[in-house]
Amino acid sequence: MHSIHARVLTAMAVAAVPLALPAAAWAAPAEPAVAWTPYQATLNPVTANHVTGSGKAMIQLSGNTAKITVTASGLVGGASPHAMHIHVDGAGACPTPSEAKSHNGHSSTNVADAMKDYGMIGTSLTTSGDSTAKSALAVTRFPAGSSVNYSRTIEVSDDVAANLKSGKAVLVVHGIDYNSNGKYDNVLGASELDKTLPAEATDPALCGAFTASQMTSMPNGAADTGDGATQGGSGTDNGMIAGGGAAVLIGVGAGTWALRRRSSVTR
Ligand SMILES: [Cu+2]
Repeated sequence: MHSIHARVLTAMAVAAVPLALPAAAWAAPAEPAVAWTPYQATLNPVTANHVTGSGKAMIQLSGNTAKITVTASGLVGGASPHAMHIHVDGAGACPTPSEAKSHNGHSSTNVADAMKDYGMIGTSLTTSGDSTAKSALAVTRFPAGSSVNYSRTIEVSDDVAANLKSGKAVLVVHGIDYNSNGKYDNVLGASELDKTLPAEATDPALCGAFTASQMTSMPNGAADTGDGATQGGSGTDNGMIAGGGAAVLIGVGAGTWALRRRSSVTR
């Protein structure tokens, strides 16, 4: 009785072996899957700056690799460039209307006024080349016009990645039209960031804090990025950063703004 039972068990165990092998092979893929964590931000207008536009931003983060999309509308149109950044190390918040101050006699919010809310620039959402804070005002490499449809994969710093995870990362789109004349002018005086620029060109327009995304239908980005070996930077971006000496920092006045924009068309 005992021996029969034991023999049956042994037979079952033996039979189970060939079944277990394919199961184990199935459970262990050749390459580990890359985990992408989604974050999203609803971009609301900085109403103190007479902005009525809106937008949204999505980031999928794996290590330091960030797949970023930004869509926005209702911004200053024409050739007006809109600097866009991921701000970090602040309170993870956007400025409120009550924080507005007088600039050239007009109640508004400039970048310095809002610094305690959204912090410093961590990543510049440029369209090409360097994407660090060094390109904060590289006006020829930001989207221009009334709407933004931006998509780029960027290597972010450890600090930016940590701020995304801790809820302190804030997306800010700059460039406003306080007096509704369709262009950047000096109605609010000069920019506190660069005296040769009008404040309208650098004041915050849209703002939104990133939160862990609730979306369940995020596309799985693992398939098109390969394994973890790419973490540290795609070859393309590294190449561009190597050539980052061409980064155009604004030292240009309002008068030469249009000129710079025109020349950028040939890029
Ligand atoms: Cu900014």
